[in-house]
Amino acid sequence: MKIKESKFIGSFANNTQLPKDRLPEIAFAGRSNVGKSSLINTLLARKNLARISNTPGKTQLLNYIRVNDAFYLVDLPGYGFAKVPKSEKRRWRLMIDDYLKESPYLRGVVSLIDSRHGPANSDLELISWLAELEIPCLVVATKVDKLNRKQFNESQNRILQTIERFPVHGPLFISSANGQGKKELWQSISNLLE
Ligand SMILES: Nc1nc2c(ncn2[C@@H]2O[C@H](COP(=O)(O)OP(=O)(O)O)[C@@H](O)[C@H]2O)c(=O)[nH]1
Ligand SMILES: [Mg+2]
Repeated sequence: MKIKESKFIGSFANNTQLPKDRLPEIAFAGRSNVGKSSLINTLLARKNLARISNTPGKTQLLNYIRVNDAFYLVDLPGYGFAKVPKSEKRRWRLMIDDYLKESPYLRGVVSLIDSRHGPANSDLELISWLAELEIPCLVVATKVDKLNRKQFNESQNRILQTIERFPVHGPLFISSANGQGKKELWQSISNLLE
């Protein structure tokens, strides 16, 4: 994928305000702090287009980034952060539910899991939810730069074993710190967009 232009379009609290230009969308979902925003920045070779945060659970908005005037990458609010109260979790679920069910331009969801200890139960909940809604799902394991070879093999086995019962693409293993896996991820995103 050749990136000619990428632009932050806005943060939206609900479905009624979303951009109306009917471009296809790829959404990025995962637990708070898993590396969603970092990955979007890495994909677009931008430093801080998607906002990287050290205070998980603070970005409860749908963040839209337009690429090449051709499609959107959507940074979804993170889930599964332990300190977030129940009411907040419920709000997350309702918002994402609306988004997933009522986004005619959504072509697929990149489901991010932490390569060090994922998938978490909340990750598997999302993956099975996407399967139910028949939304294509690409599993991406993040932060592989933090693993040594042995840990990488363990991670790969664990992730493969847990997701094999779901109809997902991947897993791909990536690092926003060193760019590992970026090319493969763009290839998979292109496939989802086609
Ligand atoms: N070592 C390493 N750190 C990462 C990577 N991706 C994200 N991080 C760090 O993880 C933290 C959370 O990242 P962020 O992108 O804000 O996660 P988000 O909450 O899912 O959007 C930040 O401190 C990032 O610098 C990666 O691939 N490798
Ligand atoms: Mg983020």
